[in-house]
Amino acid sequence: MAAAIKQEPRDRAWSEICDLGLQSHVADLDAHSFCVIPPEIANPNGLADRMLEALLDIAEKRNGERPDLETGATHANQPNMHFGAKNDRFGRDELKDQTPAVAPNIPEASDSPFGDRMHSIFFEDEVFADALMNPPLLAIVTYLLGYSAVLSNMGCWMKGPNKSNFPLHTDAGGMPSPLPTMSYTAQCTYLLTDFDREKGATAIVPGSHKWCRNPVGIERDLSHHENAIPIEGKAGSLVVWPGNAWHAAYNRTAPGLRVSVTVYFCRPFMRPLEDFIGRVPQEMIDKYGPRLPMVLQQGCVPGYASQGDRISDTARAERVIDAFEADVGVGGLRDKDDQFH
Ligand SMILES: O=C(O)CCC(=O)C(=O)O
Ligand SMILES: [Fe+2]
Repeated sequence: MAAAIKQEPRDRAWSEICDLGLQSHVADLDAHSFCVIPPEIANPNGLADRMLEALLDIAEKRNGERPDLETGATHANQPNMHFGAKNDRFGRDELKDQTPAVAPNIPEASDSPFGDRMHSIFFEDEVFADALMNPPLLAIVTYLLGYSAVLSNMGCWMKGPNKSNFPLHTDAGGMPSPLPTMSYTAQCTYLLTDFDREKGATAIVPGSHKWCRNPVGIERDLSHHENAIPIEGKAGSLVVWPGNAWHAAYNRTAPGLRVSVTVYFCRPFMRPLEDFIGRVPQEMIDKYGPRLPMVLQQGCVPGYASQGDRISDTARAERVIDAFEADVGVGGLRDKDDQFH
């Protein structure tokens, strides 16, 4: 009797794309460096509104003040600061004298192009697990990075009216140019408020993911880049670009807040920004199934500090990968010939 033939992972990934009606979005991604998946597909069960509500609560808890969605006054014209400098508006209650959630400064910016960057949100509300496991998001990430893709980090950008653009860059994970031709990282952005030029949309340079290099010098200046365009979409849309794409953000001239959640993925041998290993509750795995621990890094072996860690981490990773492979009927996520290193 012939042995059962396992489905190739790429065939399965493509069936998922087709089942979800994402073919034209994949074509956009390949041709134009990004795609905008509309709310009808990307926003099941009011996902975006639930995330927005959770983030307003988190911001209020961390900052001691509820963000003003309508006017944006709570977030307008923030000072441009170095990582580690204390912004007395963000993270002031939770973090006291520690580093608040600001991002590194841009020397030429007159104010912060980042707003309030809220990190480590995943375990604050279960809506973020729903966002992570949302089928169209995982299907596109799998198309770009394979079934072994892991979450590098999930965070929120909450910005008010400001003057400075955020410069062009790639999300290639700090890799120096030349960048690999295939994707090693993927950035997925849930729009929780509408995005357009006046509302401070993300900017992208269509076709730039094929250039396989990071922008340098004046190339990083959005106001001088004639090919950059705003990514427009309604709240509830999901925007995806591969790590190589040149992107930035326009300043916001309209009143109000611009809120997004970025879900950033990398290949499993890269060092993720956020550490989930050993932090995923069993009830969450039981609820979402065996892809969740894969995506949350439990199939990875981190740097070890002892004989015991080396053995137990590898055993955990193999268990997680085996359970996932058995569940979805794909194989080859770990090179079985490379188990002796
Ligand atoms: O603020 C933005 O829209 C840009 C965000 C960004 O660079 C990213 O999510 O990687
Ligand atoms: Fe980026």
